[in-house]
Amino acid sequence: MRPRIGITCGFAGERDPLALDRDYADAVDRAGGVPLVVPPGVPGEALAETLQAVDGLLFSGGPDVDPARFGEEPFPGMGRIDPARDEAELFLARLGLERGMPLLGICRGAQVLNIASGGDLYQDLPSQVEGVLKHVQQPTPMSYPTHRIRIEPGSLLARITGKASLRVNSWHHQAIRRVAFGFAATARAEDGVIEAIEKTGEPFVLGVQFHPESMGRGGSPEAILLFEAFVQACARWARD
Ligand SMILES: [Mn+2]
Repeated sequence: MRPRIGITCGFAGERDPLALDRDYADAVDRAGGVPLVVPPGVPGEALAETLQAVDGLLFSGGPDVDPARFGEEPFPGMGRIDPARDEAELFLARLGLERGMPLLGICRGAQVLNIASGGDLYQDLPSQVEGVLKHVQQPTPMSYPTHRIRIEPGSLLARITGKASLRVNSWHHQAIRRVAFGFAATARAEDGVIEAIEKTGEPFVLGVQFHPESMGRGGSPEAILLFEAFVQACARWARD
């Protein structure tokens, strides 16, 4: 049996349809995992049982996290928030971290891992950081890399990709500011913006600010390796 990977999603639009870019499920499937979508808005007990039914969790990209979650009032540049999703994902992240499960956070998902562990965010990079690069890449295709990151030698991300530097896509106006205790920033853009965090001493707790699920669709070998490494970590966790 292939490892089962829970993928978080959000609500979008009237009547709250569940929303998840198909790239996430496709990337998990192609990497050898079974994608299972985890809806927000259900009680904590249901989420806790969901966690027992999966071998790893993928926190997908989405809207902004409510700044109240890290003790701030909203700044003018803050975007849409999804309170039910904040609640579900922070709950899942804390429980997953407590259990030592393999966790992969993508974009908002990396930010969720950081906030769940006590870190915080820039609510809006352009209005809070002087000299920041363009991190919202419209109108280029989502899979297309637009800026470079430098990867910390010896980090999980460096070992997976085999690279010290990589061009990535970029679809965020928020970013990790203070890295949570127990985590390390393991990749940065040329402007210093944090592009990856890892939990020290864990086999696989990784958050990336870019979108490997789309880069992989575009044929990026490093993005495909990242998903394969995650699914393999989930398979090992399921066995042990
Ligand atoms: Mn970026």
